[in-house]
Amino acid sequence: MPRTRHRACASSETNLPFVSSEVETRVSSVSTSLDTNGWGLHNNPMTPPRILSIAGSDSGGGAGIQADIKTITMLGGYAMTAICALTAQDTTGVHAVVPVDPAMVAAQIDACVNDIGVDAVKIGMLGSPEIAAVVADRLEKLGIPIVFDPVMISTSGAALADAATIAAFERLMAIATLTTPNVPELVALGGHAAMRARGVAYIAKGGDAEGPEVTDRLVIPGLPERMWTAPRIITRHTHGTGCTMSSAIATFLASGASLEEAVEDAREFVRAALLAAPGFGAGHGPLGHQAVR
Ligand code: PXL
Repeated sequence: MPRTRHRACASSETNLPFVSSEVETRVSSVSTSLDTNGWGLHNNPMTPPRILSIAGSDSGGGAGIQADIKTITMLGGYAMTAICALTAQDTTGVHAVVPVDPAMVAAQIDACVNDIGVDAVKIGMLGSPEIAAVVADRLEKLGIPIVFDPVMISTSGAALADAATIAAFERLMAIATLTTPNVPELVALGGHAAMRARGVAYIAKGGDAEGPEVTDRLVIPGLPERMWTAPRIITRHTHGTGCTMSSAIATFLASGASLEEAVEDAREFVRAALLAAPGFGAGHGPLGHQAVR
């Protein structure tokens, strides 16, 4: 599929009164370099698509909100956040988790929606069933693409959702444009049969399965199934792949891509970021979002 390239606004198009001529020169050189960036968005927007990530914070910067901001930004989108939980973690594990007050999560969503506006949403770690419920309350009214990553366990093996929170995923799957389970999450959600019975679109990600190839299956009710298979990238630095995938899909959907196009381009972005992983930490290290251009 030929990519249309996103061209960043030069300062004369941004209408910012405080931009000095020195900054203007820099902005236009950034704009020129973005023009040669292969990760173009789909409808060549003059202003960046606005993506709201509703997710948990990863202090180590590899997953969660931090992975989402890096992904959305590298793809030319404008990232906003509603933080649902704080985690103290690094590449070796999750050392502490504090969920945010559900009213505060709702206030963050309202602030973004009511002022800046939101073109697509990515949902990640929620932190409690009460937070899942306020997120569903807010999003039911919005009518924009929603990508739901049903986060349950971190790459290092820590539980990021309890049974009550997983039960509360039901409402979010019902309103999501796409749900993105990995292998254990799909099992916990009842497998392919249960997902088909829900009548929702989902991508069954194969990164956690065994074997030399990785296959992702996109299931959209009423359409033929779509599969992508690629050689496995052998690396221990896979922390944040799910967050990166779901926020990339949300960014492409916000820029007008179809579900298939968004998944296809997001897979490529994740693979490029895996190949560029900097190798940080003693455990499962982060991806190299910053190097994907
Ligand atoms: O990759 C799932 C995930 C989501 N959100 C947060 C995480 C992780 C994995 O560690 O820390 C905050």
